[in-house]
Amino acid sequence: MITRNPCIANIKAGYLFPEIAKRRREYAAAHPEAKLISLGVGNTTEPILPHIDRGLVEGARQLGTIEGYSGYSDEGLLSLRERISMVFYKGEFGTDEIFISDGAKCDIGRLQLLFGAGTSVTVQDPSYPVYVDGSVLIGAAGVWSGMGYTGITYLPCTAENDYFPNLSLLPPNGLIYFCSPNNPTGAVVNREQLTALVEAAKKTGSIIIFDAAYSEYIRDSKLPKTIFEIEGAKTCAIEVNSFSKPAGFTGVRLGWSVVPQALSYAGGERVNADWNRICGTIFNGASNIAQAGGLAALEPEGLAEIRELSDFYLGNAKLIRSALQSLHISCVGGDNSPYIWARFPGRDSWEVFAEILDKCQVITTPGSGFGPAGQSFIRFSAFGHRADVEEACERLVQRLQ
Ligand code: PL4
Repeated sequence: MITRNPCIANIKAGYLFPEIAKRRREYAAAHPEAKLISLGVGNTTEPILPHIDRGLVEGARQLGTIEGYSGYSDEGLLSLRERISMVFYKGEFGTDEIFISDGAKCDIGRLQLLFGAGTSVTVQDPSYPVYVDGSVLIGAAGVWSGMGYTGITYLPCTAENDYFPNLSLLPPNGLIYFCSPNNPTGAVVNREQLTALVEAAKKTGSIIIFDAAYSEYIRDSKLPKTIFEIEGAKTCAIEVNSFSKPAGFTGVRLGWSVVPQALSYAGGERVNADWNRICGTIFNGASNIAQAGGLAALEPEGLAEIRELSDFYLGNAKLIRSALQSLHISCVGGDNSPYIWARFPGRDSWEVFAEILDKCQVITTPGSGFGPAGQSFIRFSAFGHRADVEEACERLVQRLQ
């Protein structure tokens, strides 16, 4: 009988978000009268705005015409790659350096194939679970020790270090996942910190996978929106990004990765050529309809809608943050990111999750699900209808006192 991939046996049961969904279902079944409100998973809730929506509709309509029909679009529309380069990178990247994807998460998983099982992986702790779980699945990380996986370097990001890790702890020749604006802490790296990260990656012979999925939530113009604002990053970084959170495409599925031609492995081979080969082999391109929507999103009217939508969720974040502050709960994030990271000293995250669910019927995300340093924290997501967020805040303020 064929045997199971041993890497799968290594992974902890239950990916974080389905686990939360399971607990939500169990609570709802036991309390059918409860009106649950989710400030848990970071899933967009608001309708796609009209200009971008028209792009999607028109993309679908074109498929029904002889002139407009298109089939496989493996490498992504040239026009979309050009526009991404212009809008986000001042035209600094060629179309052969921008790869259209079906979302950042999908590329985060596939990118692991570039480096393989023996890779030394470093993550910010806490971090989006896909970096760690994906590393376990590819065999780059070992077994769960109760406090993390063997083979992964966890760099704590806490209030004590202003949520920026100690870069002197980076192992040599590794893969570094870095996310800014950060999920879950909401912290945004500043220019000096990002320069230090790029320098450290070059010094240690490492490659950074920079996850900029929330870059359109940055409002402070001094903060870098892409790692490629930093000198030298083209020789040590890949960036993943997405239309999910700026344009409400969580269900539409569209993203991109930038893999510079200047990026190479220790042996001098070009990473870009390998990524092209991997994508050509195991990915058949993003939906043509999604790409038509993406093009519309990057027109001036679409960019104004991206601003409007992200402003809306940032408005929610402000409400959540002030509700927590009125309870004297210490929290960060929410000003340049859609997540608020709240501290409950000495408490177990899942226990606080259960208490908030029980007292307020509000779903959150337990910080420990993002890594050992997330223990005693709760992540509040600002993705929700305004009326629901207002009601959730009211319940938190009244029932958590
Ligand atoms: C739940 C740092 C959310 N089922 O939509 P994508 O694939 O372009 O982007 C996913 C993504 C990429 N990078 C970061 C992210 O935070 C996310 C989405 N994270 C969350 O609540 O943390 C949604 C999670 C979804 C999932 O597993 O990704």
